[in-house]
Amino acid sequence: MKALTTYFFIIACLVNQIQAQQLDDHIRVNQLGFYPGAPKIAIVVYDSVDNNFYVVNSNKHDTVYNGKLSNIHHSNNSSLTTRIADFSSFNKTGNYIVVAGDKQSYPFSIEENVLHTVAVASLKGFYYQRMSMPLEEKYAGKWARAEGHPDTVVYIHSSAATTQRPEGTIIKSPGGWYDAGDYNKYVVNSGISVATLLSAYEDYPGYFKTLKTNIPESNNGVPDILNEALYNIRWMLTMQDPKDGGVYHKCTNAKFDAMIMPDKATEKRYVVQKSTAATLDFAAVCAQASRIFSKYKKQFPGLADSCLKAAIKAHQWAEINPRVYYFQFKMNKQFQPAVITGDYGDGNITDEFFWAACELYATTNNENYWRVIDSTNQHKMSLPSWSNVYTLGMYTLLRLHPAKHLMDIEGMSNLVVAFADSITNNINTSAFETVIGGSRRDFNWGSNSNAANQSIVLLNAYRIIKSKKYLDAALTNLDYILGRNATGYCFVTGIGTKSTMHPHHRPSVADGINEPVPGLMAGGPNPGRQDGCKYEFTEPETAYVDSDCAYASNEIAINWNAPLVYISNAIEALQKNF
Ligand code: 9MR
Ligand code: 9MR
Repeated sequence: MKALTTYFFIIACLVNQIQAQQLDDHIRVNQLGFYPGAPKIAIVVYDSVDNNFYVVNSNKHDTVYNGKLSNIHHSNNSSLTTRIADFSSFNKTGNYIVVAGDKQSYPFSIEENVLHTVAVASLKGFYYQRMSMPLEEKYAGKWARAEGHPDTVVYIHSSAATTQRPEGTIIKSPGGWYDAGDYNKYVVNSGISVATLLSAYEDYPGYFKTLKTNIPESNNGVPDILNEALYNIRWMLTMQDPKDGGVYHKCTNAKFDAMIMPDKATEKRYVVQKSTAATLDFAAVCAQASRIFSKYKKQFPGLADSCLKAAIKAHQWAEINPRVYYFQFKMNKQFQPAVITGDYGDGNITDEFFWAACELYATTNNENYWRVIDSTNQHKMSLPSWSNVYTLGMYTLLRLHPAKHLMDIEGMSNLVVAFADSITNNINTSAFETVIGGSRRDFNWGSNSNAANQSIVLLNAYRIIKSKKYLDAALTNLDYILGRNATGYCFVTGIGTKSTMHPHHRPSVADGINEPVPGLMAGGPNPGRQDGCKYEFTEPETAYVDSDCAYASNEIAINWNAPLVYISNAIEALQKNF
């Protein structure tokens, strides 16, 4: 009898569990939560026969709010239909779920500083990407690991050979972050990643002086976001050829490593051909770093000066070599060994010229750089990405607000605001009421970074016109990243109830720990599915699979985490009135 009771008990538990899984997935919500004064929306993605929804206290199970579901919306980006549960007017702090029919959402909270968790975690994510040093338990917790890739023996690849540094010359190129789920480091992608962190600091310096992420440098009197950025900048500085100022495109293996831990990955390392894009991105970052670290001369004597010298020299190289593209396919026809790691090749580098000139101008006030700005000004606005850095230059000029060029600055402000207005309108046409999803083109490789970069545009618009509508719009994409989306996943590891568990990230795959390395954002839905893995859903906004096979939708990358750092921290800063 006892055995039978246990049997039924187990069955009952199983049924409960299965139901719980089914129940939980049909109502999509930011799995972290909401600020009391912010808009609050959950999305019902099944045909509820009931027109009502309830917000229920997750501990006491008492209903604290009830409302009516919207009419059915048909998504433009998949065959899904949705109904909106808007409980924005409910603002009592606490922990809740949303219930509609027999379905319920994952829990979330309403509280002040609700984004603090993701703000800290996303920045700490960069620490976990550090190479050439062991991650100690006191900082890394259970993800502590041995040092990988000292990069003290790096070979000049045949494509990079010069008289002073012939093929096979050994140089040192230690430090920096792993680019993504792979173990290589790429100057182009480091460029936008570091710049986004440095810009977050420049836009909210007071806030970042208070933000600690428990990294080895945390008590050195320098904001942790700058300490973290500097870890990669010091590596970038090693990528410049001291002779001519040109910058190697990447420091890499010839082939991608197996899915093994960093310290086990000991393939030969190379620096490859210099490129104009890498050199200009380097110049931009070094110029920006120079003006920031000039305020930290006591902690880092000489750093600001070295950065500026490096930036100027790089820029000079680019002016003499304006069209040295990195096209790996072509390079491999000419040089051995063939290099088949990430390409980051870019055939249009007018935007890189613009950005580098903006940063150099902002740091030096030298009008010669303004002439370059003038000649490369596109007078249009576009979403930043690793291959399109034009807008990064605009952000810097808007922050600088040079009195000599107010007409141009006004033009740029107008462009940012017009772009922000147009993407804000997406909310009305999106079945998830988010800014992302206004176009199917939003869903490409690294689509979640599009969401984050759109929010950065909106936050810049907010800096120009203090209208809350831009803040609210920026929050819609955070809600998206944290769970209010067509996949039902919170895309940031370690956050929320149903989050990415199996990113294409070598340490997370190989470390034998169940939970992935925390604070890393998956690339997100990508109908291109270039990885050839098995996907259950393939439409633009659903083409995501939480499998470590799926590098086209489930890898993590520094250029995707950086805008997440920017938006979560900027919004926290604004809530705290910084
Ligand atoms: O692991 C690599 C990942 O970082 C890259 O984004 C991706 C695309 O370049 O390639 C991954 O490596 C795969 C390679 O391209 C093909 N063979 C399997 C590799 C690991 O899954
Ligand atoms: O983010 C990059 C994406 O825009 C490209 O389409 C893709 C293929 O070239 O490569 C992505 O970058 C990967 C890089 O090449 C290697 N490291 C992992 C990066 C993220 O997947």
